[in-house]
Amino acid sequence: MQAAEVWGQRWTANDLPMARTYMEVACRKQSLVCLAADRSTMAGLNELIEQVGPHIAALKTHVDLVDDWTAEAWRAFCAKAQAADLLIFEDRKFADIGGISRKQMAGVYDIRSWSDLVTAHLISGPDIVDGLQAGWSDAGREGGVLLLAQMSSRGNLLAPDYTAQVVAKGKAHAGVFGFIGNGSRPEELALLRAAVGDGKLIWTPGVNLAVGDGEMGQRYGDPREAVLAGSDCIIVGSGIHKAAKPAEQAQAYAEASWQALCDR
Ligand code: S5P
Repeated sequence: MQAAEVWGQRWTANDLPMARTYMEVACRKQSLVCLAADRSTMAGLNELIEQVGPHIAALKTHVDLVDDWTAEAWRAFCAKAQAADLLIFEDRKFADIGGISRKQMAGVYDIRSWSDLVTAHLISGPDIVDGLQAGWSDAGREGGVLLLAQMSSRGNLLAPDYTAQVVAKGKAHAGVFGFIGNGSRPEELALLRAAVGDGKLIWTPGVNLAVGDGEMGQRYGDPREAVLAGSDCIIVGSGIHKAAKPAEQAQAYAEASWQALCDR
């Protein structure tokens, strides 16, 4: 099926190249799943891509939690992700002033050279998006920023008026790919979608086929409900990487998310 047909208004209204790329990958894979690859060894990470690569559209990393990280092993891992037709999303949650964020895109991990997407908080003001975009252009590459508009963890401080300001500033910025919304609360997500409109994507963590409370204040909602409420990508971590059979679980999340998109 053509991406324009499946995504409808979201396709028409989103002209950021990276957003279109994501929508096309999701169609090829028939999956709106971004795997949160929260494993702490390179072997564990490589094994995950081999097992679930065909069922997911994007791979979310926390590069700084890998115990045996080396630049060479990471390069090979990213090449494997690209060969599996995955967008690479470093969930770094940048929050500093623009100039420092630009420098943090370089450094030991050199995030700018391998990431297609990164997360950022807008707490320091909108220049952070320019800083991150400058980071990618320093490396001759393009990428998109996902701004945290809501969070899934209990007691977080992203109150509705803060969310509204993040959305207003983010919607107006060409370097913003979309927003992180809370997948565990479909009603909050529907409000976020109404505020965002069709012009930016919303990706949602806090999603699990087993709805309820997770570890250390994490909360989970149902993947289908999240997509019906306006999520364009479900971010799933432990639901897949801690499962006895990760490939089977990844396929179940892919089917639930794709069916929900088609129904939407
Ligand atoms: O509000 C948030 C934002 C993010 S990006 N809540 C989250 O849980 N995340 C990330 O999503 C978190 O860093 C983790 O990598 C993933 C959720 O993993 P899970 O194991 O709870 O599914």
